[in-house]
Amino acid sequence: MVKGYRMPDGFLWGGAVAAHQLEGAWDVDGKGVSIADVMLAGKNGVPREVTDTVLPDGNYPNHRGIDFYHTYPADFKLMKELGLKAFRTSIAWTRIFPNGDETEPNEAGLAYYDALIDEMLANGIEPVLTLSHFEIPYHLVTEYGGWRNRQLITFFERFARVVFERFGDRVKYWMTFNEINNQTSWMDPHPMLQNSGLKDYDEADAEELMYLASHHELVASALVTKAAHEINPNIQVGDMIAMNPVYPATSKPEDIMMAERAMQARYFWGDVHALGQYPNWLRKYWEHKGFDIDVTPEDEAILAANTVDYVAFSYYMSWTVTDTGDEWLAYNEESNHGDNPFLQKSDWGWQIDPVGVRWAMNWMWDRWHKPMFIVENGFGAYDKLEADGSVHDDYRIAYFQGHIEAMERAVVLDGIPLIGYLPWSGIDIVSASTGEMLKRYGFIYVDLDDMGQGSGERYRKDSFKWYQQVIASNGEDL
Ligand code: BGP
Repeated sequence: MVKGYRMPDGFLWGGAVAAHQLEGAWDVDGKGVSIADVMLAGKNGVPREVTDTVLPDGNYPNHRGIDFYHTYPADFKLMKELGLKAFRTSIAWTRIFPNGDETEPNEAGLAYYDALIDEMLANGIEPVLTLSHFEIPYHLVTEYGGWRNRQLITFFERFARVVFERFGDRVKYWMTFNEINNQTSWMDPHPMLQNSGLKDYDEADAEELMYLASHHELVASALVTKAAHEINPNIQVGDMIAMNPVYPATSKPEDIMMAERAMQARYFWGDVHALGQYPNWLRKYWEHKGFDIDVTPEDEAILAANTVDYVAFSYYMSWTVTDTGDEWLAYNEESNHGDNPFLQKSDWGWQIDPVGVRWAMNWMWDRWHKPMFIVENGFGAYDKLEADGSVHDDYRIAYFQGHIEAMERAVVLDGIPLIGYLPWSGIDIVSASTGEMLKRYGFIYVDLDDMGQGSGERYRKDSFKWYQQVIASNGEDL
């Protein structure tokens, strides 16, 4: 056991998931087709592919998830036993507005989340909700071209208003777009599709489109923040950033400059959300590239007047970069990343860096001065279910010990306000990047494989007991 620091009273220890990765029931109760329903599952490290058609039910993992749509009462009982104080999930937009552009919501979808929220509360678990977690109605992709189209702002705001009005009395913490910044690798269609619904574009236009779609999302995020505060002043709205510290590969000044630009380039979404304006370097860069991003004076006023209440972030790994010699310091995740010789990697090549949590929290606090909320952190691994129903995941415990320790230092030694810690994913679910079920993150094991074979039974892993004690000691016994 590791000795940690006690967190402040009321600290929200929890878990986090996303609708399309666990609910299943992809076409019931009037739900429409979302982006997640047209993405082919990658198997065993094969990247996910995008298709043009809804995939047949078969073994497609997202269509089934872990059947949480039906099993949530029993699952929340287990989470109560685990001691969770909060639980983050997302609302599938397509359950509320199946095509995204309707004017009237689907009552069956609203009723489902009503029941889900009440069940959490009945178990003493505070719901935390994301509005758009890597999915939008597929209709908005095919008919409107995704977030490149300004009309999506109206549709998104309508969706947000409906759910704030319906659930805002019971849900305090909300986030607009999951990992809004995870589209910097614009050469790969996968993150751009997940985040912004962009497909069918010329590779030459990809970077400009990414900035354009992001701008529309940023304006939508600000308008939604405004709407939330009007509807219920108790609601707190956060942005949600994928935080990957980017370090210079060496102490060579050019590498340090490149790492600085990489941080600026990956986190300007956070600048706009928290500071209400675009950074100068980015305006210059757009000008240099000839990008026409359509930032109107009205947009600027909306962004400036409606900054977020807190900064939510995910943290899994850090990266290192080397200078490319480009005088504009153009940053591309694919071209200038390297290995960090001081860090180990997961089976999926993610560099394990607990200290980076404290570094990142300090970096964000100094820049944005907003309370923070860790809404994802965890270790994807192959787990083995033993004949007696146990799962010995000491590697996961070790990962959490290091990361929680670093987080506690940031809170206790550095004085950074932190609302809570919601590890990914509480219970095993389908992986977002690969579509695998076998890339597991939970404290609760779910007996299903990549082909959807298995009993679906839930089992407590060793990390379940361990996290129980972390929560019970409010972070002291790690
Ligand atoms: C984040 C996403 C999650 C998620 C997690 C783990 O990027 O917000 O949806 O799944 O990463 O990633 P993966 O499932 O790809 O291992």
